[in-house]
Amino acid sequence: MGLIKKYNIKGFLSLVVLCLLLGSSISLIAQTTDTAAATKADTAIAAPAAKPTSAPLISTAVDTAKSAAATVVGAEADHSAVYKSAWFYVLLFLLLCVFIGIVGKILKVYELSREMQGKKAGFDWQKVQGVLFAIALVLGLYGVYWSYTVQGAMSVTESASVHGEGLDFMFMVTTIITTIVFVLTHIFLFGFSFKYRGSVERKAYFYPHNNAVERIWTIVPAIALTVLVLLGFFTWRGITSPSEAEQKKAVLIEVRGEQFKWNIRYSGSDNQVGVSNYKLITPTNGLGIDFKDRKSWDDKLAGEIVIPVNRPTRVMIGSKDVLHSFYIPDFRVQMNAVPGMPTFFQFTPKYTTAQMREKLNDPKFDFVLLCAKICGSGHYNMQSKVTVVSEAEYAAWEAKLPVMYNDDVKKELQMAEAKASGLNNKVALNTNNNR
Ligand SMILES: [Cu+2]
Repeated sequence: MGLIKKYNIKGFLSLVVLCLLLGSSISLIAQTTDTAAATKADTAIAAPAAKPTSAPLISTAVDTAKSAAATVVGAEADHSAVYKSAWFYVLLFLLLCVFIGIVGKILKVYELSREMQGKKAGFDWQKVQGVLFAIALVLGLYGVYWSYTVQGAMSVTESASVHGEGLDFMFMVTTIITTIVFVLTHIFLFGFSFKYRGSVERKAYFYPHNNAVERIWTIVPAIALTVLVLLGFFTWRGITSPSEAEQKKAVLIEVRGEQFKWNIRYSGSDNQVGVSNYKLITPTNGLGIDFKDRKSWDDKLAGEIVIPVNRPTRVMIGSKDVLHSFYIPDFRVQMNAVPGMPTFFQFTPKYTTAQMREKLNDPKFDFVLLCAKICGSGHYNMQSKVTVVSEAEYAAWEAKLPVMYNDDVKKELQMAEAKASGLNNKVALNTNNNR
């Protein structure tokens, strides 16, 4: 009995039982989820005609094909649902805790038995922890190297716009500075923890303060941050504040976000978009364009963005409902689309889509406009193709776009005006009669 108490064997046994229980419950959950996934897959196959009732947002052809393929695979053996359940990970975590607890208990039993036999303690825990610090340092630094070379290579392609070079330069400078600081501080942090690990033969040296060190680690980061902030300020100002002359040179287009698509309006021959007002929005005039404004008479609605190469494009960005964000990663362009407040971004594409395809050796490559603000359930699908072409190709394409102020719109406006004037006349008559 004394032995059981001393080595806490009861506690150990209860841990083992708990572990077994957890293990069996995990496999039980895995099985149930499997069956659920299989049933779902079966139903999906049985009723392939079950399509979403709402109208498709943007080209759903690709999506449907994908999900059909997934269902066929799922019918055979789809275990993926199990790994998506939060319970799976909670139980996995608990299991890990129990495992660590068991290992700890075993080690404790080992140590106590050595102590009983009058031998020296089996483990030098200070040393073990020191060595773990060293291992963590080596593994961590390898992780940094791996993520920079493997993932870094995947994340950034060359900027396809002129101003993007400045942003990329800033990004590189910041990455280099922060990487140096990160690596050095971690070498010191983990290296010192290893080298000066606790030992009975050594006494810690009390070193509470040093003004010189304080000065160094205040002044050096202050200078580095000042350089980074000023560099950012001037680069951003250079990008967002083009001169009047440069603004006039640019092709002006308006892009207005809406849940969940982008509306694109070209400014026509006057290179000015007409005013619009949300109060004028009707089923036929979705952007609320004020056609009394002459500037809107030559405006054209387009289904995609086509822009000329080596000439600035000025985008007037707006939103019809909630916050969206105009984002073309290849051009390093991003600007919020705010309801009721137009924002602008001017950029110059360096390569045409065809040149970019050749450069990347990818015949299917396209520049794509995305939304970078989580704006609702269809946010992920809020994208629009952007094609960069030569100046001549652009002119030919733009000339073919239909003008928004067409006969139908004119007729609708005339009718609305006639109705309004009729009402006015009636009001005038009534007031005259009442006199
Ligand atoms: Cu959006």
